[in-house]
Amino acid sequence: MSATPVPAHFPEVLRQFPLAGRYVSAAPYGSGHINDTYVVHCDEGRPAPRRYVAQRINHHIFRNVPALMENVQRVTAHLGAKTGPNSRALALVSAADGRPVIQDEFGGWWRLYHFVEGAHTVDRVTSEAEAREAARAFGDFQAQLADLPGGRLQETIPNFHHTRSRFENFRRALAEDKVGRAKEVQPEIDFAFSREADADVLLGLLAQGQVSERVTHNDTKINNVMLDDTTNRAVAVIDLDTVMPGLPLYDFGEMMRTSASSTAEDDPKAENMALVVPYFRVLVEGYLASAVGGVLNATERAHLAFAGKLMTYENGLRFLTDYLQGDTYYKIKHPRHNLDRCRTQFALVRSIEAEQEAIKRILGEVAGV
Ligand code: ADP
Ligand code: GN1
Ligand code: MG
Repeated sequence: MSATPVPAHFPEVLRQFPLAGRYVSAAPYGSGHINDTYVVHCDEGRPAPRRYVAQRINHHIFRNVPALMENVQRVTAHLGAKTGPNSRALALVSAADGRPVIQDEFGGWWRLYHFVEGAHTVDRVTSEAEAREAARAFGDFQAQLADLPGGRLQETIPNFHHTRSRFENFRRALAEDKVGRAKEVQPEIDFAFSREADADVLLGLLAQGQVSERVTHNDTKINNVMLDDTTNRAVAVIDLDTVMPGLPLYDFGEMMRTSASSTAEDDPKAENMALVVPYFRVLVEGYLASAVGGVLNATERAHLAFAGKLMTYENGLRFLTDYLQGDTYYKIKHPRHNLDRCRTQFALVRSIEAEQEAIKRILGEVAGV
């Protein structure tokens, strides 16, 4: 799947939402791998246009969109109530009939968000301050959801971070070898098998009750936090489609994977990829200083770096699986895109392993474990 232009029926979709002003234009937006995201400009007679973010939700991946939107509605309402009317927290625009999502004539599901103005996302961290801010924002986000009312959130993608399931999906894709690519990727296949045992570590701790489930974001990529254009302070955590029960370690791990890495996830030169140790330190400091810091037990603190390695391995497995299956899950820009992504992830796993000494020292100094 590749990036999608604004569809011809887009004005029809927008007609179902109460916009402030006249619809002027829309354009593809952001670099997400899953949904189709568009920025919408409206003219309300002011010099600056009013903007929205419209998203067509990928319903091949999110199979129960109404359930997903119920989660998003609950989470945004809860965060909105906590952060107050002047915050820039992510906020939905309900359709004219009051629903949080509408369906177009082709079966596509659409939602609309207020545009978070005066803020931006980055695909890579380029300063310690940015890393610290992301860690604080994702930690606080999780703490704010600890008292979410209304019972357990729905699992929008079952077994999302169940690394053992991810491994079995990979094994099946390899056995099927649908598009005949297995022969090109033997080193990656060997690497995937060589680290198989890691898949069970956190699941084992969970089964033994040593770590516990909470409401987590589960996709704490650095480009899912919006930073203020002037101060670089985090103003909103976005991409709430996978907010559901999970482990805080998954959130820290995803953050480490995307924020303490030396190059882009899809750098075609995997040798450019390594752990940026100073950013890792700052992430641990920032996460522990956030509101969630006090909640993590010693086992969780001791597994922070392991979680980063595990999430990196898991993403590598997922990219490899998608490559073997013929690129049906993630958006790609060229035929080897998923393979490039897989290679950077496995390179990062190796680098995290090679930095064990530095990691141990940092966890001792900063996390007391
Ligand atoms: P995906 O699931 O495809 O990653 P996201 O919800 O993360 O989709 O959106 C993709 C990108 O669009 C984000 O990285 C961000 O840059 C931008 N974006 C999303 N929502 C907003 C918003 N409400 N205001 C401003 N920009 C947004
Ligand atoms: C996807 O939606 P986006 O681009 O933020 C994926 C994450 C992966 C990530 C890899 C729902 O995130 O799980 O870690 O790509 N989201 C989903 O870059 O599968
Ligand atoms: Mg995103």
